[in-house]
Amino acid sequence: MRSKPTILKLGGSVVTKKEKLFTPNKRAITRLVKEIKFASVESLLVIHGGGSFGHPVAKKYRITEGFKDPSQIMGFSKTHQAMVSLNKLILDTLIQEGIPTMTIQPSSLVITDNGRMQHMDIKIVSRLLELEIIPVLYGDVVLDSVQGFSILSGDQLVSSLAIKLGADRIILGIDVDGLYTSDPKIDPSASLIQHINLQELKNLQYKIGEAKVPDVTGGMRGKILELIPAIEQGIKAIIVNAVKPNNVYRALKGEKVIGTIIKKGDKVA
Ligand code: IP8
Repeated sequence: MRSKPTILKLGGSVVTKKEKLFTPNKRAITRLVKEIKFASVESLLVIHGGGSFGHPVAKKYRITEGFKDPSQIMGFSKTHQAMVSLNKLILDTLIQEGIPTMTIQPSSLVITDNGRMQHMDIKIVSRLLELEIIPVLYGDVVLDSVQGFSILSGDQLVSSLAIKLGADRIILGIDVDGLYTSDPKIDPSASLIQHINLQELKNLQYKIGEAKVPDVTGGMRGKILELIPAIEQGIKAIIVNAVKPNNVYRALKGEKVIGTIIKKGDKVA
C-alpha cells in the first residue's frame, strides 16, 4: 500500500432522498463523484449507507432482530437487492467519470456475531488499494452466527476497516454540518461542535436523539458509537455536510471546511 488510506462514508441521507422510498439523489451522487475525482486522493476507500433503499425494507422485515420467522427470509433478499441497486448507481457514476473502482459486497465477506463483525478478510480490499482501484462497500444484510442474519451498517464497516487498514483518517459525509450540542433538526439553539475529543464524544452519545426517518442502525447515535473504536486507535475523523457542494472535496484535500473534527486527544486541531 502506498499511503495510509482515507475512508470516506457517504451517508444514505445524502445519496438518497431519505423520505422517498427507493429514490436516489442522482444529482448529489454525480456531484460527489466529481468531488472525489477532482480531489484525486491517492488511497481512497468509499462506503455508502442505505438511505431510502436498505432501511425501509430492513425495518419492514425486522432484519436487525435476526431470524425469528420464515416470512423474514424474503426481506433478507430484498434488503440486499435494494442495496445492490443503490450501489450500482454509485458505481456506474464513478466509472462514467473515469474513476477505477470496484464493489466489495460485504455480505459475501463478513459473518457477524450478534450483529458485530468478528472477522473480515481485508486482503482483497488492500490489494485493490495498492492498484489504486477504489473499493466501494456499503451497509448490507449479513449472515450472523448467533441470530441467523443481521444488518452490518456502513458505519461499523467504516470503523473496522479504518482500524484493520491502519487508515489515516475517516471522512463522514452526512446531511448536517457535523455534531451539535443537541439535534439541530428540532432544536434551533443547537450549536455546531467544531472540535471534539474522545472523552467528549463518549459523553455526547447519551445526549443524541433517535433518527426521525427509518434507520435500523441507530442514526447519529449509532454513528458516534461506531466511530469510538477507531478514534481510540488514534485515527482522526471529520464529519462534514455532504449535501453542501465542495465540502467532501475540501475534506478530501485536507482543506479547511465547516464540520466536526474528532481526535483522540486535545481539542486543538
Ligand atoms: O445506512 C445500513 O447501512 P447504514 C444498510 O450505513 C441497510 O446504516 C441494509 C439497512
